[in-house]
Amino acid sequence: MEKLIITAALTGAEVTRELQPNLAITPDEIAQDAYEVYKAGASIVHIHARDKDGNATQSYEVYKEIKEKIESKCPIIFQPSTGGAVWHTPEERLQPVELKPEMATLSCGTCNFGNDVFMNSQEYMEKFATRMKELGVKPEIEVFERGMINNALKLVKKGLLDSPLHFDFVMGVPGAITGEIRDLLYLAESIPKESTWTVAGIGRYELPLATMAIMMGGHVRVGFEDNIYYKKGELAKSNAQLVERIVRLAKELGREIATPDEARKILNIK
Ligand code: KMH
Ligand code: ZN
Repeated sequence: MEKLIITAALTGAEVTRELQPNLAITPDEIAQDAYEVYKAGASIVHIHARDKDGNATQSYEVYKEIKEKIESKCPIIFQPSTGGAVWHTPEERLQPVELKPEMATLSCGTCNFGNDVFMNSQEYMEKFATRMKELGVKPEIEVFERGMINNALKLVKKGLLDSPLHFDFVMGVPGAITGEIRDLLYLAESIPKESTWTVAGIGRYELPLATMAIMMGGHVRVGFEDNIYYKKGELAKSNAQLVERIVRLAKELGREIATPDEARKILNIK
């Protein structure tokens, strides 16, 4: 099996400091958090920026500041979100791609998202994919439902995405696919053979899905965006604590951990 790529999703757009007191908010805090997860074994950081009041923002300037601060500390792969929050416009969401990051997320379909709707129309999926291709940004295909795999393959047919694709199965969002193991098997069997994939299990699904991914040859995403607990009733102390647990599990299960440069090779990032 390939070495294991661990992505740390540090903040997300929805988590607040009231829910998780150790949440990073300012660019300095986010960069420090990125450095801590890098030291713990993560090779990618998935970033959502926050404004001064702690609200999610897709501001080009704030992402730029975060990117520069992270790059000054460590060689971890910077992967901004183009999903943003459900209330961001597509134009706002696309802004961090203009920084030409090595990677960025590309959500490939619309789904319910708790009490909200996460909108990704065909028109905007195509616009996002086109801009990423123009700027040489590797998309991570966010899959919240099975049909989103087909949407991604349609973008390949249209020449807007290049194979091999890299998928992130986001599982357990209320309103979308569950975090049950059978659904992970279903998704993993439904993508083209040459693809790579990672899994982001939401809440209590994070640990069992991560364990399955380690054993199946997939990759793993953890972090406060997906899960704020270490175990039932106990908040995690840090994103690094969640990464450290995956490193320990992987070692027990015979999977080595990829450095950022090894992750670049596995993901065909130039
Ligand atoms: N915050 C969600 C509505 C992504 O980062 O690309 C969307 C999301 C996906 O988090
Ligand atoms: Zn995200």
